Amino acid sequence: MDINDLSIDNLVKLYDLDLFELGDMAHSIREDIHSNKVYFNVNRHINPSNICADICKFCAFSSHRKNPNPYEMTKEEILGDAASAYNRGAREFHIVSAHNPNYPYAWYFDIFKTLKDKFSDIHIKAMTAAEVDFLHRRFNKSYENILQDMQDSGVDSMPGGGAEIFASEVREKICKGKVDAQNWLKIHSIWHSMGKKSNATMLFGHIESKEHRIHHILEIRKLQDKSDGFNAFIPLLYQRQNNFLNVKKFPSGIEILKTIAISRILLPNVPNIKAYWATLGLNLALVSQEFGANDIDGTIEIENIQSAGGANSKRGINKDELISQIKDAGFIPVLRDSLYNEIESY
Ligand code: V47
Repeated sequence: MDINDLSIDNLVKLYDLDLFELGDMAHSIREDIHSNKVYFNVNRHINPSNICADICKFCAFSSHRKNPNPYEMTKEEILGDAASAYNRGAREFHIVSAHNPNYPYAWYFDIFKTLKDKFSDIHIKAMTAAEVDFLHRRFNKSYENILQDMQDSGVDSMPGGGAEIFASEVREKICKGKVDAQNWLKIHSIWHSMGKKSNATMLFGHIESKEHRIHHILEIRKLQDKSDGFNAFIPLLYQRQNNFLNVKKFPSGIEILKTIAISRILLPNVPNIKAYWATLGLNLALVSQEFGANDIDGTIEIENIQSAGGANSKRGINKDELISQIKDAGFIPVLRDSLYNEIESY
């Protein structure tokens, strides 16, 4: 088949190829760019609150009937967690929150600024495009204004969350009312035009079709052609517990690996494909490194979103354990910073 024919009808046929044929194609692209390195970082996830004004059916993290434990961290708690993670070596804080209607606008920027003042060499990856859109709706501020406030208060890059699946017929069913595809892409495009980097995710393995996935990947590719600001693409495998999405059929391991490989093949302009171990499990995330992925995310320390949905990631993973697992899988573990500069290989 001709992978230069970018029609969805054509590209969806990639799923019909033999897994190993697809894997070979993806692996050779990955080897050309990254040889046999697997990137990871030492990071700390901080989720200040799970109280959410939006209702995404796939989400088990927000405080709703299936998870009735609403919380709001105080600034002191956030600083305390950040300080202990920093002292253990974390150099990235990945801060995302539910869309909490109780926080004043300045709350977010005060936290970022305080963290940046206290830990000058920390990289703050914060605020999904869905959160930016929430602030826009809640406080009637323009995207430009909010993104500028993020930059001014010390946010270095944006995480890829909130993208889910771009097709409106799927969004309608899984996350009605949240940022739409056009605005998700617009927010990242403005951020990129400010000279900043971000990631892009795709939540797959629920009610979406293979065509929806291809469409989603192509939308990322189109924006990347224009803005060149995406560092990594992250296919997030849907976790099925404690939520309101009624999913009957889940993808097999083969289909998951094909989705990773297809992401690598169809995104020649995005440098990194992250097999996020929290959703895939460490073993499949390691196998994914032979199917196009070159990154596994980091130590995380505390993981609230995917573990609420059933993933075995609540306590993160120890750095030495991650290094030895990557080595055992036959790759070179490379500690990176948040912008993919290499710090140390093992
Ligand atoms: O957007 C919510 C997803 C995302 C479930 O940029 C679920 O480096 C699976 O975006 N099953 C937030 N996924 C997490 C995220 C992320 C994670 C790691 C690294 C980066 C990065 C970004 O979590 C949400 C949503 O798509 N999510 N519920 C669930 N049941």
